[in-house]
Amino acid sequence: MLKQEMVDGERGLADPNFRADVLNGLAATPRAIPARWFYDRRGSELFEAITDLPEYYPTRTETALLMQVGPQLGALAAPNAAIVEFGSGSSTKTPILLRAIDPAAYVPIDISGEFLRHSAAALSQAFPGLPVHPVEADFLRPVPLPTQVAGLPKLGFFPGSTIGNMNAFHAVNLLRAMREWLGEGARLLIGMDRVKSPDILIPAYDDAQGVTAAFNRNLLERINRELAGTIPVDAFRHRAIWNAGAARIEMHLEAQRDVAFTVEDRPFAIAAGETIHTENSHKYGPNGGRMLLRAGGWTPIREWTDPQDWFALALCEA
Ligand code: AVJ
Repeated sequence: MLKQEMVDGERGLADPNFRADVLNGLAATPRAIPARWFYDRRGSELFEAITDLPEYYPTRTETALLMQVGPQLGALAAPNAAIVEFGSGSSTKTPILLRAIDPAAYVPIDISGEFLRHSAAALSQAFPGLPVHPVEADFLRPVPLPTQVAGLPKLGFFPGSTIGNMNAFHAVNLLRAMREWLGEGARLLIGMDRVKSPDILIPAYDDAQGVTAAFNRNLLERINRELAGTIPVDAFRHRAIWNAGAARIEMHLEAQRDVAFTVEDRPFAIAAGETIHTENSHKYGPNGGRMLLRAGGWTPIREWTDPQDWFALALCEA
């Protein structure tokens, strides 16, 4: 299980980027806070719980796909590749890929250091001969890759439809940055969630048990914990809506009454019915998905989907 040590934020050493994003986001019109701040320790635990929900199809669909295409991936990958995983979290899909590819090294990159160290240690145990070089970083702000993997061809692994959190502009910038980062001859295995009926999409982001609601509201609790906030969390309701024009699920926190609070002594007033926009989860059709990858400098060479075409895995070359 997770170590019980306190993370920096809970000691009162808030990330200055978190502070800036919260203070600016709460004052903006419309109010919005970037989704990456969901993942403190509690948020990472709640996200893990989401991936087990009956309504949340992406994780189990992508995991089944990975298991199915593992042998093909093994044949397609360079023999001495280093796998670089972006936003590795608890790395539940990683063992499937490592077994399929048998890489020369594994580099998990994650913003949540505690989660990263925990899962890196577990993987080292499960794959005793595999060099594991964890990098604690926000993959939106590239840091150099460990020198140990400098000469190896890279296979980027970006599962979970994390790319969906970004709009097309930022997604293309990130894909291009990854191409630079991974270098000559790199490949990328990326998971993308498909456009589908809102009857499937909405419950996946507004589950019956309220785990996603707790995940969304934990952002407010995190603000209270780390930024001396006085937000009345119970006054906010979880909302998941399908924005058909933008082909995305949006998560919001909607004030149920007029609320006033402070964050680091800055006053905020939010009227009943107003929302704080906390996440976008973009969905792609086959053409849109391939177009995005090409715009980001990657050529899709193989693509796999489940029988219902709910989720896609694409293997690309630089
Ligand atoms: C981790 C970004 C892929 O968009 O489906 C799950 C996050 N948010 N439930 C997603 C999430 C609400 C998830 N990603």
